Amino acid sequence: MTETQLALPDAWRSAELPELPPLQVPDPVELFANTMYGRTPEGGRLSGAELLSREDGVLGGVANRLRHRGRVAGPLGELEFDTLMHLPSGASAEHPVPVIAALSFTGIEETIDQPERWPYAKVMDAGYAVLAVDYQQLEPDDPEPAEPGVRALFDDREQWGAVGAWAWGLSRCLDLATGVDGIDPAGAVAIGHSRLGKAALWAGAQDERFAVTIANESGCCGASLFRHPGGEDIAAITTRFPHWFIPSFAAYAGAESTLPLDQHQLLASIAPRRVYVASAEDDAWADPIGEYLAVVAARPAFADGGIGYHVRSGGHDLLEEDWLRALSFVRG
Ligand code: GTR
Repeated sequence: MTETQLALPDAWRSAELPELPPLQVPDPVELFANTMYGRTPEGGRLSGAELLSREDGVLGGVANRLRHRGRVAGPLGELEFDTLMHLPSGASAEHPVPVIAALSFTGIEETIDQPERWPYAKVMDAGYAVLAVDYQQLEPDDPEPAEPGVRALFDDREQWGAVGAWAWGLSRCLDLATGVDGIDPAGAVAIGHSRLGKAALWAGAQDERFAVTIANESGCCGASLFRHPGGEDIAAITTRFPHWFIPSFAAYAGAESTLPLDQHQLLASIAPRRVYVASAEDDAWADPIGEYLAVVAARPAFADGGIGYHVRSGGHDLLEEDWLRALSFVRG
């Protein structure tokens, strides 16, 4: 990460690292599970995937579009979800391409008409397939969900929060994608924006098949440091979104300095695999400086080119510019 790649806002140059817990801990996944995201239950799996439709030569001929219905199973039952895959038209069993597994805030069909947020054609040009899933089909974003999500497939619903369920679902999407002809299981990427960036990081920390994790503007409980004040804090996030984490995490509201962890350790836990963090200058609620400082603090855990970062002007969104800058890091 050179200074020119960073292109930091001038006002950030004097930002200083707060005092942080040590970068390396014996079992970071255990620490983050026990403190915040909860424990991912054993015994769940992708139990089926059916191809619903396939259109070849879409997006001006650069991609094929595949729709699948996936099924996940746990001890208490099964749940269906839909995926939309764009596969570069040249991809085949002989010439497979890596896949980017992406959590979407909207229904998957709506992503097709949002090229500024889902620049599929340009991602195909870069040689990647993209598999999108509507995050609320995996687990509703609601403290009292009307419909069951993946957490209802397991005995103890409170042992993990919704962020954990979305992360688990992203791994099951990777299971589904790697069963598709033309997908190379190596080089898989997890991507998410904001709350879904938190989920992408937690998926990347737990699932070693993700060669790269991209967390866009993931903020509090994502890439941003708890110990750098600014933007959302634990009181705000656990009041508005109590279902995202395990109930005991709320005890740290107003007591950030007593947390046994901080988010530079989550980034470092992904090493030696790679991670990319992106911020937006006006995205104050996500504390972009706190995201940048987490990258600075995590850097010693990575080899050269193992961690990347950008900050762009503007507000909270995952835009074409973010995809393309992250992809140029992914491609090295
Ligand atoms: C906000 C929340 C953030 C962030 C964001 C989003 O309301 O406070 O933590 O996740 O939502 O997902 O857009």
